Amino acid sequence: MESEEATMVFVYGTLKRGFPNHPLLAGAAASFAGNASTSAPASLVIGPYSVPFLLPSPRIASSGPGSHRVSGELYAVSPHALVDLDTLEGTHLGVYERRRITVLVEGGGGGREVEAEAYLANTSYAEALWLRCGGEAAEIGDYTMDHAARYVAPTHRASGLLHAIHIFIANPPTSPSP
Ligand code: PCA
Repeated sequence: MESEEATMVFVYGTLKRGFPNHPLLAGAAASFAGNASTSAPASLVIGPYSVPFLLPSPRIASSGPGSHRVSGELYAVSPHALVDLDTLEGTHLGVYERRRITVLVEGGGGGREVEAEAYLANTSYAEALWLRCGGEAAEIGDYTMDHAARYVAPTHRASGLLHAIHIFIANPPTSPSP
């Protein structure tokens, strides 16, 4: 990999080590650069198909920052592998947006700040998704194996993720009958 062409990518969900989409990062085209977390509190919620969404910040102009510093991993990704990641995350379809984010990489004496990129919920639906999930109360700091156990891979989905997001948003959670 030509390191000067690599893009630093912060992953917080299914691309982490041991998670379902990690094989895309496991080849020679990406190299692990450390465990990391968002340098500022951010908002991470779980949407349809148990897919995680880190929200752009601020998710709603009038609200506060997120609740947790979200944990993940940092990778140096080759241009070729970045194309594959963009395809998985549907950046061309408006599913995720690959955006700049500052992360703190663990290691030697408290860590260092790195400018990276991450796949964030597209602003077209981010706020509505966050509200539908339950807002601040639904925010988590870590996408865990329990979340991943309920993850439905793209090949097993009844519909595309963007469509599923819109259906999810349009259908409020059913409240218990009185
Ligand atoms: N894959 C990307 C974004 C959300 C997801 O599941 C990641 O792991 O960072």
